[in-house]
Amino acid sequence: MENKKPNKELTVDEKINRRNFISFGVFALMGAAFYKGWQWLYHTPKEAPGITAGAKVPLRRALNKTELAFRNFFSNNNLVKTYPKSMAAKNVRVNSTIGMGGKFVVDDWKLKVTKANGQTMDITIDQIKALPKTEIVFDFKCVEGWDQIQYWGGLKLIDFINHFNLADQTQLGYVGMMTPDKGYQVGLDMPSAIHPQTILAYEMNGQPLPMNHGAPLRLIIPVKYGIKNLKRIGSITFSDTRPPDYWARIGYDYYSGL
Ligand SMILES: Nc1nc2c(c(=O)[nH]1)N[C@H]1C(S)=C(S)[C@@H](COP(=O)(O)O)O[C@H]1N2
Ligand SMILES: [Mo]
Repeated sequence: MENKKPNKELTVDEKINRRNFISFGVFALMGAAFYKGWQWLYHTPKEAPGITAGAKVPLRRALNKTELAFRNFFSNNNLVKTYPKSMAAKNVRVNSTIGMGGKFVVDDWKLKVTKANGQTMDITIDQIKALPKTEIVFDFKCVEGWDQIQYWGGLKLIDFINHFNLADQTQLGYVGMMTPDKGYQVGLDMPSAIHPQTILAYEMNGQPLPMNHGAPLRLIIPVKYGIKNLKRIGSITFSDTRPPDYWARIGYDYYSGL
């Protein structure tokens, strides 16, 4: 009588071989699926370049979804942490000065406001300084990796909007700001723009705003990273489409919230 092993009983070697076969099969399938997915993404169209840098359409869609989730999470009622004036830096760091070159005459400066319907108005620094001042001491954060507790004073953007009869413009999606030479621009979602800590600053450490920090008027928007805190504001616009944004155009996050 031959002592034949039953069919199902595999030797140890056979078991290992079978397992290897299955693992490599699964691995190969995953690889193929991954390659297919990558190929698909690679062949999807790029978003129209302009406001944001040309990312693949599906990727931008995902980025925008993430942005929306963060916007809902950080509701407008959240205030950025503030500090006593004694903690504010005496030597305030100067970062980049894009859009701040050229022959700028601070005494000739006027702020140009453009409503969504195209109507414009010019506002002087004295008109702005005549309104109630708001001060804030907070931790200013730059995407380049530094932060500093700083003390700023100026007019709340929402107070500015209400005073100059622009309240209807807050129904729109965005506020845009540019330097007078248009060399630096920021786009702001409306909830961040009208946030109670967002100010048009004309003072730093209780003194008139120095030129290299954006005299005569700069944006201080504590719910955003430094890149959105435009120095030397020349114009403010209201729109439902995203206004141009210097850093978003070359690939930085458009929202740039903290
Ligand atoms: N016009 C203009 N505004 C600007 C910038 C710039 O280069 N030009 N740099 C931004 C960046 S990246 C930062 S961190 C802050 C720095 O402001 P500060 O120079 O007053 O510290 O300004 C922002 N506003
Ligand atoms: Mo920055």
